Amino acid sequence: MGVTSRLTWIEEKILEKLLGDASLTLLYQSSVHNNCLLEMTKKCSLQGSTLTVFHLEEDVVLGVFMLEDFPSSDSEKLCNCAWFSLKKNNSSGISALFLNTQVAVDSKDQMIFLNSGSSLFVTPLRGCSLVVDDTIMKELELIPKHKPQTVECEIFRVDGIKKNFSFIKKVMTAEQHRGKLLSALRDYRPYEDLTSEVRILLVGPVGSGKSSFVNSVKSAFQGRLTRQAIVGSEESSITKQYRVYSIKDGKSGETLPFMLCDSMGLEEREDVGLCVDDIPHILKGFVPDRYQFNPCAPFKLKHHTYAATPPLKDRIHCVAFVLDINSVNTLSDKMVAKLKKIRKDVVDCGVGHVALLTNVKDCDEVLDDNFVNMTESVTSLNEVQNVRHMLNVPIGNILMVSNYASELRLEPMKDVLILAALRQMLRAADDAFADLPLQHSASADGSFNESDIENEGEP
Ligand SMILES: Nc1nc2c(ncn2[C@@H]2O[C@H](COP(=O)(O)OP(=O)(O)OP(=O)(O)O)[C@@H](O)[C@H]2O)c(=O)[nH]1
Ligand SMILES: [Mg+2]
Repeated sequence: MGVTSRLTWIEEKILEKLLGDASLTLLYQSSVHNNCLLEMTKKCSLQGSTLTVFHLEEDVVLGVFMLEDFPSSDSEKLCNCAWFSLKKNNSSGISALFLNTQVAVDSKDQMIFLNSGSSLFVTPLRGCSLVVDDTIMKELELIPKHKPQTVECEIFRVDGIKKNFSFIKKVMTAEQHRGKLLSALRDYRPYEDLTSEVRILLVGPVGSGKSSFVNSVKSAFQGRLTRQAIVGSEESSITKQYRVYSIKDGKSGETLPFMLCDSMGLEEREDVGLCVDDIPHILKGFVPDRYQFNPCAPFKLKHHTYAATPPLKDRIHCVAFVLDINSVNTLSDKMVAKLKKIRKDVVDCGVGHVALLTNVKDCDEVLDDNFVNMTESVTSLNEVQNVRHMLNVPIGNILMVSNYASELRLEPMKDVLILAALRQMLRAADDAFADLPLQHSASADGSFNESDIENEGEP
């Protein structure tokens, strides 16, 4: 009999992603199989990992992933369970909880989950009311207004996952965290609305992953891989033009209030790569999008072409020093001198700054279990300490990512690092806004002081 799930296609995809790119096959549906316990255990036990989904009233889906085989009729077994709730029409609203529980299907037609002898969750297959422990209700952000009523119970076989519960835990937590980061970034507004958008400048040696970071951020917001910025590996910089990229939210289609500004790669030699003297002009907002960098001659301000006093929104508000983690320890003295010179300009201009380390191998080791702080093993890395001293950036502003390079699909852990890095860049920009001299903050999108443009004029 062909059974169709009550989950929408999108909900099914969200759940498949939540389990680390699994595929779901519907085995049992309570309304179709007449809430029959025998039918349920016959269809679901010995199928490997399963996902039991309770469709509750008020458009809430409550799910239990069981790594081990579904219990057979009138039996009890120990199972690694991951619980989650998903609010329909809100793809980012996933709450999850991981427990090692006894799962039993008893002779009273009930499925029971027990922890240390006390029942956490009871679902009478022939009634409608679930009995859910208060702690679970709280953790899963279910409002205990009244007992949750099941509209339907569906059980899926889960294929294509790693049979490793700690991995599944990590993926599910990452998915959950990704949703939270995305919603926080979608709601982001620049400090005290001083400007309508925040501009983040990416600078760093040739091939360090600046343009790849632009593509990675765009991909994370689009929900699919995008490659607008040209990337590649060559001796000299692939990026030849100054580019200002806006970021679109794939969900709402809206343009978000932050932009990434990509620059030419730095090289050791003086007459190749990004000209360090261009930096103050970029920081102050004089350099237009698509400006063709000239390694031999710094940018010259032409009054008839460019605004003499760019508004605050055209200025750079945060600089990210992009460095490949594998080459941090072998940067030449000349490169370090260039980076330090740029850092001095950045500080002189009152602009926030962070370091972004790319090419990180073990993404799931960077952040702690709560995805909030970097793990101690990461902060004590030689590379991290070197960057801290070289650029004088606090540990909290040393960010790590693994850009999308040759992947075929998005990965939750990568997205988490990319989005967390972006959020920290915006925080650094906000700190700089908070520190702006009063006349700047008062004129929001207005002009700078004359002092901002002194020494600039026709060549
Ligand atoms: N595996 C991996 N590859 C990366 C990462 N970041 C960049 N790459 C690769 O490194 C190469 C250079 O990346 P780009 O993004 O072009 O570097 P860039 O800093 O923009 O380089 P220029 O514009 O030439 O200065 C490309 O082949 C990328 O695919 C990363 O985090 N992980
Ligand atoms: Mg580039």
